[in-house]
Amino acid sequence: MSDEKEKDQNKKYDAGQIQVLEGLDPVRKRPGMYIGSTSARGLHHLVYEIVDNSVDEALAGYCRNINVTIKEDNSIDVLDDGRGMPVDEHPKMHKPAMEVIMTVLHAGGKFGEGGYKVSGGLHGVGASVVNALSESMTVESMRNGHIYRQTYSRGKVTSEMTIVGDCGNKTGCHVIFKPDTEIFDDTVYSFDTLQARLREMAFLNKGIKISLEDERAGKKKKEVYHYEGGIKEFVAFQNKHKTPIHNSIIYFEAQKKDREVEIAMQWTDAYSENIYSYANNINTIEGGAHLVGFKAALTKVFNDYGRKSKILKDKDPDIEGDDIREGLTAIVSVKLTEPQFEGQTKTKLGNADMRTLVDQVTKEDLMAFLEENPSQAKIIVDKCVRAGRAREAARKARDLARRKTALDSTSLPGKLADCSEKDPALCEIFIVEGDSAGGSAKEGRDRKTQAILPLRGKILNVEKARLDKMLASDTIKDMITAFGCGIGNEFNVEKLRYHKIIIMSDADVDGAHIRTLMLTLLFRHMPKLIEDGYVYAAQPPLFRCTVGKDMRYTYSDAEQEKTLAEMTKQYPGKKIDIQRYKGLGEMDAQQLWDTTMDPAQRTLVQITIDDVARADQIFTTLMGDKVPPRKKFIEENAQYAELDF
Ligand code: 1YM
Repeated sequence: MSDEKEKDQNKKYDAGQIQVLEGLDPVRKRPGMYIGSTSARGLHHLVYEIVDNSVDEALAGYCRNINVTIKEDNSIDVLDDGRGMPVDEHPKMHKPAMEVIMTVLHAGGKFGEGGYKVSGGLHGVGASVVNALSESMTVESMRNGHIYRQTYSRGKVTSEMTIVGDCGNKTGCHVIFKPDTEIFDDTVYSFDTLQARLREMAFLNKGIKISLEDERAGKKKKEVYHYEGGIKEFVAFQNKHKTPIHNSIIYFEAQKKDREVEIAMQWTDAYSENIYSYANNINTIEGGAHLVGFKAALTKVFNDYGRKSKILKDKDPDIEGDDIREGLTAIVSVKLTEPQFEGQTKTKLGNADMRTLVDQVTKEDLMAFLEENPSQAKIIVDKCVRAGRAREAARKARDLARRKTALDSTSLPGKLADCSEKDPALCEIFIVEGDSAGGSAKEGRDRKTQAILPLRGKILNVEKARLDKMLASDTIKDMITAFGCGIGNEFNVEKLRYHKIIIMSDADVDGAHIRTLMLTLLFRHMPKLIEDGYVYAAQPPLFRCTVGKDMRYTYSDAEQEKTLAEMTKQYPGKKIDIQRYKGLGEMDAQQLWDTTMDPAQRTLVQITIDDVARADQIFTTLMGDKVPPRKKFIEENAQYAELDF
């Protein structure tokens, strides 16, 4: 480390700067308040909290390598080569800084004045929360030539901090924790989930090298994420299975005091808009100031350039934002101190000054790109104009359709068996594959709260169709009308007629295909329904096992095996009658109600968009027009029963 950095380190870190707030008991009492949930999401969040500290260290300029390992027993090991966690005595608490950081809630110089915490995850709660929720934890700090170690359990110290060895001039921090089975429903880590977030982190913070290794039996593998091009490579990655319409990935960045903006973008021949915005490495799903600034500037620049270059003629109308964003893949990443996160899921950036900054930077640098690259500029502007014409055609088609009252929610589709309840919060709609299953569902349902919409055959693949073509499909029109919340610019979630939209399809490949088509439609055209948690998949049983009057349904091969073993023990010598359900159509109304529809007994899987970027890629792969990547994806994922969005 250089002398200057050494001095800087002493200036920046002063144990007295750590703000002391409270102990860790509240974390164990109400873990959801600190990490969102105790489901798989919360479990993985623990890793991000620890890695965030390493990433902060990297952003401060002291760390380049971060190694994450899933150990054999599902504990997590994170090692970085930063300065190491401070170990000197805290002046007020008379304990090592390490102990204070690990055992006191919100302890951290970074929370105090003059602190600069950038990566702080969605909940940004720090290492002490991870400690509180781990049955065991070990922290090692390599600093001053020594290795300092302390151990903890469920937030409490189990050994004093001691020097356990020397490390020469090496520095760094090493954390190992095992999530507490008393807290988490399931403590098995998913490589894919960690991979998605760590890779995203590496894209968002160019130069940092993050490795992920799985040491579990049968799952051994290792990957390294390291992108000198940062978000420029992120755009290339997102567009891997798409067809770009121009060569360059447009990239610009700017810094103003403690605010940083980085933008990368490229247009493809797809119809969807894929803009991902981030603030301090957090995916701002609800958008906010930075995104507003970007979109406003984009529209202004394209109209100005279009007129100036005469690609847009005097008689042509202005290009609209939607038309410019069609087929655009963009990453907008900002970093700032004291970010304000707002909105339902705290993923909307509130800092108003970021709008102005992003707007300015985009206007200047994007205009410069267009002027310096006229042939690429022409390709993009031409595409915007074509999109505008298609939108106009769609509007006409919609007007026509509305006149025929097809999209008018006062005349509901004929195939819909509606429920009698009027309060949407109490109403459910089952989208059912096939007329025969639709018939059983209509007969078996609770008429007060459950509506049934049977679908005949496959629905249109909207990944390959624009709005005008979509609205020509009866199946899609029926769905939009039944939901009641409109589509496109007229979408209004307040008008949704059912707060549970339940996709009920067969438990086979065709069923999975129909479910994917449905989700593509919702993801591309009514994403808010998924974001707000209104969309579910029903879980029909795979088998029925009967001995005399004892009848049991099972929903997975594993459950079936377990049930058979139980019944063999319970009824020695008796024959177990096994029925395998190939489709919903094989069940009568009563069976369908008992197994799949009865709110008291059924399991529903809520569809979430945990990682919008990943979901988009899966949809592009599965539903786009490139065949080889689809084939590969299906081959690789065929063993999984469901897509993991
Ligand atoms: C595997 C996890 O936690 N690394 C890490 C943490 C810290 C520092 C360096 C650090 C920060 C600062 C000064 C500073 C932390 N420091 C604090 C506290 N890796 C991991 N690496 N010196 C070292 O921000 O000024 C909390 S974490 F509280 F000291 F600031």
